[in-house]
Amino acid sequence: MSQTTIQYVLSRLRQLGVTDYFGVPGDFAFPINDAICEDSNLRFIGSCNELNAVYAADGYARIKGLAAINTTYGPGELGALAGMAGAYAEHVPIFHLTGQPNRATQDARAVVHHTLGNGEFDLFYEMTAPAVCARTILSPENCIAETERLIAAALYHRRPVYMAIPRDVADQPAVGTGVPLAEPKSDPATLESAVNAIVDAVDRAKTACILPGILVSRLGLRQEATAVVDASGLPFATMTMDKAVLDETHPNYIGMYYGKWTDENIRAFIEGADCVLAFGGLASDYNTAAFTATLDKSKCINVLHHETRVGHAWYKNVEMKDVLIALAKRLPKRTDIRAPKTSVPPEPQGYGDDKISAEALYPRWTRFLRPNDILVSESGTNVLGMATAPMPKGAQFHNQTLWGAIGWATPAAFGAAVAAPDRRTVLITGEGSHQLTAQEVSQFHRCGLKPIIFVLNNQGYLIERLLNKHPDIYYNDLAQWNYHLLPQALGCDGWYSARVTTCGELDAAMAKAESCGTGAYIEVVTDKYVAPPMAMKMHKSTQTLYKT
Ligand SMILES: Cc1ncc(C[n+]2csc(CCOP(=O)(O)OP(=O)(O)O)c2C)c(N)n1
Repeated sequence: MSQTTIQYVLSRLRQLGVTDYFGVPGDFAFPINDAICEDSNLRFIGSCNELNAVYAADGYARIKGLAAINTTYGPGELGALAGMAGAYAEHVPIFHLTGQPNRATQDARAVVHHTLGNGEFDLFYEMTAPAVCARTILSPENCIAETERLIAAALYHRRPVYMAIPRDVADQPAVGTGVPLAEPKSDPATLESAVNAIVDAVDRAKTACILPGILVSRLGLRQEATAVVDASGLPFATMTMDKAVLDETHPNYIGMYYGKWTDENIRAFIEGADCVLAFGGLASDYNTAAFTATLDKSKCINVLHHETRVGHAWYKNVEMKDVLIALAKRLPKRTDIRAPKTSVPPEPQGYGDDKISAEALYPRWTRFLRPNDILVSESGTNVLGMATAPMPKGAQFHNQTLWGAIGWATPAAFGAAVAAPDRRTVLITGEGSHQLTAQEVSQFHRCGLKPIIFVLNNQGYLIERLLNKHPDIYYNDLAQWNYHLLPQALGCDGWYSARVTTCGELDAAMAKAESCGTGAYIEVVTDKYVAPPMAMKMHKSTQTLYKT
């Protein structure tokens, strides 16, 4: 029997590993909602709202490589749009399937709900354009070709795509046949030239190092990149967006390279190297510690997804995967490069009734992490504390460094936990960020997941205070919630929940969270200006942060 258009789409995405659809149902989307639920291999995971759904998909895709959301027309799909833009910025491929009114309704320019009442039906399709790398409106006739085009685009760009499906189209048979589009291939001669140029540059360099970037993870190339480190013997460091992209317990890992905000020895070594071999590095403001990381372009190599730059020369049509595989075979092993090692993390300070200082909190969080943990760290002061925390073997670190939308982390942690239910998911969020999307905590319990959630309550938007010429100005204040009561109100029956204000209470709560066997939610209360050292450096860097 031939497949319906929606069945075709769902079956192709399933072949790529997408088994879960985050979303909110709606009448125009019912045929999509139904088709997901009728397929026993798939799950519709109801979210509290569409923004949370796309953030959950974002977290899921960071673990599984691809994700999908399902929304309804107009208000539903637009609720997800900001999150789609974030996924675009951060190279996270998400398939957005939205349901539209019937084609006859659209042709008649009827005034129906979820429209602006002006008979225009392609407005939301147009609004989505800059936030996706490809988009389409499906018909039974174009379904197969368009699905294949969108899959190919999502994989080529590692960015989101958008597919609108009119209500009457979803259940009609997909017309015709199709085959997946071929993956891009490196041009053999250009690949050879690029690899020769890299081998030559590393060979000639007195000192060299590797800066693996987040694209390595997005492309599923951790093994290939680690093989380059192993074969070449080169030391490697990472910037924040790229943290833990390769195992931080690897003997060649030297620590974070974060411009003038971290270890001066590491900065001096990397910036003084004759050759810096980056795999997809991005010189954004927060990835370069307010542009204080200054690398000489002529000494840099950047291996990107489909092209490579060696100094000032570009090599087009070479795939990162092919370059990494070739480098692992061709780079000679360097045993002569002496690189600094990042300093040992400090011991936790404070005990008993002591208030929770930064020196008490961040080293405790660092020690709390276990091998294979998934740590989701929200934008805010906490990420500047956790960026230098050494991650145990196999542990992952996720943050939305470029897009930096607060509220992302809570649903993203949920999505990550759905994608990897057997791993421990740890979420650290500021309370201001949490207020945007806190309802999604309920979904963990609904899906039987047991995260450990830390909500840092410092009475306001501390990171904003530190960037602001009027730190105490009232727009950086917040409504004060009883955060530790949220799990109960949100239906997380049986969870461990606590509010801690002293080091002793924090120690007890962390021990309980580890052992309780349920989800755990800990509100950590500090004074208003308790911030990790890097946040204080950021505070002093506003000149370079806003120079451009
Ligand atoms: C969607 C969105 N709105 C506004 C901002 C601006 N912003 C950046 S950080 C921040 C405050 C974060 O405060 P909180 O989560 O409490 O963490 P803290 O820095 O206090 O630890 C705000 C409002 C943003 N990044 N994203």
